[in-house]
Amino acid sequence: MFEGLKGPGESQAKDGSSLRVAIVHARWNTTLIEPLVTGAITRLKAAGVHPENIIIQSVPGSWELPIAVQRLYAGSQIQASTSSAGGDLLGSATDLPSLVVAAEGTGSKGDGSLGVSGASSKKKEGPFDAIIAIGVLIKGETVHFEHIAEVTSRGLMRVQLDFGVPLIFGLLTILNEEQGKKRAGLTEDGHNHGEDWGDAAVEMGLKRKQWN
Ligand code: DLZ
Repeated sequence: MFEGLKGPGESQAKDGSSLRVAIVHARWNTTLIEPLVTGAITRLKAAGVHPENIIIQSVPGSWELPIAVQRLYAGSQIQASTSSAGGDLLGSATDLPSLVVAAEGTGSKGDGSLGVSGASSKKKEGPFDAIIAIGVLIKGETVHFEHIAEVTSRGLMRVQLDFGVPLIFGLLTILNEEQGKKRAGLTEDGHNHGEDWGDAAVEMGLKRKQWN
């Protein structure tokens, strides 16, 4: 049901059970990042994406998002073309510490779990069908914010087009923390944008399969 002027309309995220999705998030502004990442994971799971196929990575700040996404794309491409050594190569692409939640389990923090270990018949090897990049940039007193927002956005679009894999833009560029709380669903009148990003990843991952 379409509920308002803004927003993506009715979710097209129907059946994500065949998908493998990565979430790369910055650690700056963690109190906002955490609910956004959780919101994305919740919607991925609701669409049927298997927890084993949700891979979580973290980087220090939003500036680092493009290189992390680029290496994840590259790593999964290498893995896809190297059937026997896949685990090692994926391992090297997931060395970064995970901050918030493992996609699997109770959401324990800082346990280093990236949702890539453990044998499961549902675990899908090979490239990602979509990647969600999540960061929160809050405007400060200098023009630092504008620089990071501009180049990070451009960098993310560039890697998306270079690799032809949907990259969901989860970079909030906000003027103050209140705006962030609203968009992370932490206020009564707010809405968790991470949920929309999870839906978008499923829709775009499925569409990419059709387009191939
Ligand atoms: C340095 C910085 C500042 C001031 N603000 C933010 C922010 O609001 N959100 C964010 O994600 N990252 C911020 N950073 C960190 C940079 O993105 C980057 O991690 C560092 O400059 C190191 O390259």
